[in-house]
Amino acid sequence: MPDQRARTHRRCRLPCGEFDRASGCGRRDGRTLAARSANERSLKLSTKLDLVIQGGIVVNADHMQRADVGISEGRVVALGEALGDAKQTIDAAGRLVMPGGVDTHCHIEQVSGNGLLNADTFETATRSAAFGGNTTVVSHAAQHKGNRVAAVVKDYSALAARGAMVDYAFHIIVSDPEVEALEALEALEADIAALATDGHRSLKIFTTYAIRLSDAQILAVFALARKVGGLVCIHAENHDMIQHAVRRNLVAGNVAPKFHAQSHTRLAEAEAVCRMIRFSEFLDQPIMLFHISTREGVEAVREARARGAKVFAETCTHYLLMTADVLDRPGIEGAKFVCSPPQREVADQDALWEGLTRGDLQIVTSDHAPFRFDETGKLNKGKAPAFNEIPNGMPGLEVRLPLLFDAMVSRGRFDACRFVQMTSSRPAQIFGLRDKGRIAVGADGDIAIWNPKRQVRYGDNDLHDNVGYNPYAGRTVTGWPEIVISRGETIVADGQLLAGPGRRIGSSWNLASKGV
Ligand code: DUC
Ligand code: ZN
Ligand code: ZN
Repeated sequence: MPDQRARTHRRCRLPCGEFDRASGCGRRDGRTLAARSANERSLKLSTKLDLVIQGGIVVNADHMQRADVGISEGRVVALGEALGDAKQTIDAAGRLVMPGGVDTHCHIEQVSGNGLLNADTFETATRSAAFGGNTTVVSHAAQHKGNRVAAVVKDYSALAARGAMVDYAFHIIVSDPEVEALEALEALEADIAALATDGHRSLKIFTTYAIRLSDAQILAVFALARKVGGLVCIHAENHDMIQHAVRRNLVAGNVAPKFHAQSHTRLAEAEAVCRMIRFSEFLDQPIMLFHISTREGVEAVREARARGAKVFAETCTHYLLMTADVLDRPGIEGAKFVCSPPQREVADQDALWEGLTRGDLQIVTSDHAPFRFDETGKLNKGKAPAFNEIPNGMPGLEVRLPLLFDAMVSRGRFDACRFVQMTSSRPAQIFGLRDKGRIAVGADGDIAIWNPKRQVRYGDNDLHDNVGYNPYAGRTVTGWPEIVISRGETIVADGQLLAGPGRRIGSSWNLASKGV
């Protein structure tokens, strides 16, 4: 059964969050490592630490070191050897001590473009995220026609504050900018400016779905974001190219899930990605292109960045690890894998891996968009829906890090530092989450302790979300987050959840209030 709370909020409007100036993306801590360790030594506390994680290998994006980690009052306060007494000690010998994952693209307790509420509440989604080694999620606060974004963010903030077990922030989906109605645009500007002051600096727009914006509206949102120093995230696919192909398939009687991939043609992604990049260059507005899935998409981003365009881009776990043949499973089973953009081909996967290696793509997120495989979700239009009647999205928060650790580190593509960089540090940097994504004195005590050798085989329904299926059932991963610590408190250990909902207050790490 779907979570009861999800029903209660069927009409809910948006989430909350906090971010930082896009122009600061990629900013590095200027202190040298030597200076940093001197500083760390001097910060050793005379009072008893709350927690010491002993004997592990501490992995940050730029280096690994054997060190103990001391945490007090939710923050890392010491890093080194012989840190002294602590109220609690965790033995991490043989383990990798890594920053908690930062998943900057997920959809939680959100009404999707077609009006359907997704399956997870903040409680179930962040529980699942925690089991997967994450300590921060960035979800969406979705404006629908007629809503003011200020109210939307307030509503989603309340949902998150009540349910979330890890830290969170929001992308504000702008779907009703009303560029022709000056008054409405002024109201939006006022709201966005106030939200930015309060630390909410990530906007999200769509070029497809019912919530898509016109080119004129997109330019208006870019201009507005520029005024407040925001970043604009984009779902970039050409709506009319998709609809043209959808109609052609339906007329031909091609209704099976595999025709979803054929309708969301790769050229639809390439067209919208290139157009959004040019808009970004036109207005000098930084953008983050979500879920790049094709070779053409990666190439467009590479060329843009080489020209100096302020373009960031991500891909998602499923584009790296699945191809379009998952949609062609027997019966309606393929519906479980319907997402947009769709899974592509092996050659695209190769291009995505190369894009990550070269830095064209900076991060890998889950795009967690959960729908149950029943009448509340994937099958809400009946037991045999046409491909265009199936809600888009899959669960991904819990599986992202183990799957990527396996694919990146265990299989030898990258070292553990690069894994941390792409799944935690860079997402935190790009979205201005200053105290996340690193294990360093002063950072939040958000840590996942990994057993790099532990093997786990995914089962049919073994995740801690509210979805009821695991798209990766049958796959074995090597490397597992055994203990997860959020601001110094252990929230998952030995497969047990130790946190309760509502423990986290997102606004307490409002970046604007810290003067960032
Ligand atoms: N596509 C989206 O645009 N959002 C959520 C999930 C998906 O598949
Ligand atoms: Zn999207
Ligand atoms: Zn998404």
